[in-house]
Amino acid sequence: MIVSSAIERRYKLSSDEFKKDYVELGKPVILSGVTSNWSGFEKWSLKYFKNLSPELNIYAKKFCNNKIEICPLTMKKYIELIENYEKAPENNPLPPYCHDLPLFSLIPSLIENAQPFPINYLPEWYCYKWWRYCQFFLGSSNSVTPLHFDCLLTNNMFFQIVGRKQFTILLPEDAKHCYRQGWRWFLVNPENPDLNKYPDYKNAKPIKFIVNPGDILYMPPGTLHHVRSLDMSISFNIDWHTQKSSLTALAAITKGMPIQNLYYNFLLTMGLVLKVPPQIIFKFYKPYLNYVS
Ligand SMILES: O=C(O)CCC(=O)C(=O)O
Ligand SMILES: [Fe+2]
Repeated sequence: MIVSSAIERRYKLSSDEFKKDYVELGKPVILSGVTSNWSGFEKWSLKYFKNLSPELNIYAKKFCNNKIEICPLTMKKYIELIENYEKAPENNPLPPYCHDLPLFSLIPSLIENAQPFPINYLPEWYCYKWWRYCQFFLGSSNSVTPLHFDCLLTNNMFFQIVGRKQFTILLPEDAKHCYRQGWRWFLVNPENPDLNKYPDYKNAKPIKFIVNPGDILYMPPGTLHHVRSLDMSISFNIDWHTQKSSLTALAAITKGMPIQNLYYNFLLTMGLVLKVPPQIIFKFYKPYLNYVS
């Protein structure tokens, strides 16, 4: 198995080039120079979120033995766990990981810190209240998201704001070498693959790189990813379909996609292909933002 760091990096890429050279070809890329004017880079920190909304009820996740345990907490309690861990990692347990939090909807004042948002990279349908589709990731250093792909087979634009993250990604055709479990999770740990247990992983071609503050990582539908936070970190993503990816995702019902995912993809297809306005679709789509799978 050869681990490469072969991901392209493009500075101030136009939306036309992005669509032609990456989205249409299903090719990952790191975009930079696009979010330089965001005030979030100066303002946002875990402490800032704690002061802004201490009593906000949130959920953090523990990924253990291929199970996800949900821990309800307040923002204040959660950030304190992280602060204590960062002061003395050896004396504190690794805090759970706050994963998939729709923070723009919970604290709308944050939206203005992510302007101008590069909405031109996405289909126009997402323009109306784009921030409703974003999910945040807040966590301590050493937080890990195990290997998976995004469950609706959407495109993913991943915005790194604070701290660095180490990504290991694999293209969809490598899924067959990674020992899939259920619909979207994989048993191999790309950081320390057990080739005795998972010998076929030697045929996979993992790509490993660091995503820095200011970077946007684009991952095409079905890209496998394993993520380790190298620092205390704030990121968010937006999962989105094109007409084409929404139709491909519907067809994945024959490949084991759960029926609930099919329902969310059906809604997005109604929007993107049949042009049903987001004002109508979103109220049905909203539960997806709290869907753990
Ligand atoms: O940042 C992470 O830990 C996970 C990110 C992820 O899985 C995603 O954006 O889909
Ligand atoms: Fe993901």
